[in-house]
Amino acid sequence: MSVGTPGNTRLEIDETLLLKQIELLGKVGIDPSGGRTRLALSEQDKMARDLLQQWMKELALDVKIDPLGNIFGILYGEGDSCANALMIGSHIDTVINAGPLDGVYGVLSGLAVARAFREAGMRPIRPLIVAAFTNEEGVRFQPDMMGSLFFTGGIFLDDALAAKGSDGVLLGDALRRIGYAGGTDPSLVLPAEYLELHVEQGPVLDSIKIDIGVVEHLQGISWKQIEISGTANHAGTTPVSMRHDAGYAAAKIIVFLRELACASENTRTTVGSLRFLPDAINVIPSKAVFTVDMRDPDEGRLVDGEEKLLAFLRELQMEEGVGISVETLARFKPVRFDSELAAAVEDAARIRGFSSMRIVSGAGHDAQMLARVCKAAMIFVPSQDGISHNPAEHTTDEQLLRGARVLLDVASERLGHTGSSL
Ligand code: HGY
Ligand code: MN
Ligand code: MN
Repeated sequence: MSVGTPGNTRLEIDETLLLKQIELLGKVGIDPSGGRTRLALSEQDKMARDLLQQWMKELALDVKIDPLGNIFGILYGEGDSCANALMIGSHIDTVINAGPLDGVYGVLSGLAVARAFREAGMRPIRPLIVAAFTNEEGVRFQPDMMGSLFFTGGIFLDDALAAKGSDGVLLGDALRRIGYAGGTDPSLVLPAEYLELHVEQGPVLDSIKIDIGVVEHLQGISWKQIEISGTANHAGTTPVSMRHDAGYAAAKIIVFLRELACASENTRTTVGSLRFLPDAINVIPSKAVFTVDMRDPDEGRLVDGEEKLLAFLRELQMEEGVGISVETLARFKPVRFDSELAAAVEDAARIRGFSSMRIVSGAGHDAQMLARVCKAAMIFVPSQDGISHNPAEHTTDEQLLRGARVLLDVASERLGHTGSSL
């Protein structure tokens, strides 16, 4: 599919190759169950990074890597700097047992836009930067969106490198081990505008059969780790009245969080990771360690949810005679995207004859970090049955290609081209 540009040259996404690359990169880290796992800075992540770099170099993009392993492929415009660049990015790390599209789709669609210029023999007026950010998922190292948070000045490099992974490995050691501690100063590749194409990961577009989501807002995120210290005791001899059961206290908190979400307008709560110690069938747990993911599009309601949780914990400590400590792992306020860029996405969809709607992102994305430093917007395509962070994550080829065409149209409009061959 192509889009007209002055001088009659048509820019086209190589749609067959885009789908092929999504399939190939989506297979890195795959396991027999059909899910793939590419935790940040793992060997699997390295394999995906190496493959992405190879594809960038095949397009003769200037590949740069910053000190946190963020990867940038640059197609220069009229000058040889990145001033006034348009960046198209996302991530290639995954959660555990993930689907094939989350992140990968956006990075490779950006690469497909760069390829469209190359194959048309055209140079953009403004530089185009294709980016893959480190540790978007935040499963191994917190906070999530860490690479783009560092890139936009939201976390010091030393603090990011010192992050201890769920496996006890320091992020800096993992980064060096896979050879992705780069030397590019992020300020040299900071863009003026940012676009991210992503599968919705939720049920909205699929349920009402809309082609394109114009993301105008992204909800706030609060990640905490809660540690409950109780008293290990015999499961058979200890009467309830004598128990200080960390496991039971954790269960009460999980139920409390579900009830808080049900009673709220939009707050979503999830306990995704939970460990008991000593983890024995006949021992009352002395310790429970678990995570709380709380989100809301409204900052006031998110703060209210956090305060309600802390008040509940204070009460529970007394009732159950346990100790409870809370560590904040990530905390990001809701983000509004650039209205002019969002309108450009909407226009591009309309011109293509695709249906579109304004939508709030339930998931976190690197775009929310880029929005701190430049004009940013996102484009969504449907997720079948709203499923994501699951091997069953699926979007049809035609839906994927519609998103890529809209991305091409918005990007090429903003990049312009000189008409001179490269
Ligand atoms: O958690 C999120 O929303 C994103 O997938 N990192
Ligand atoms: Mn993602
Ligand atoms: Mn994700």
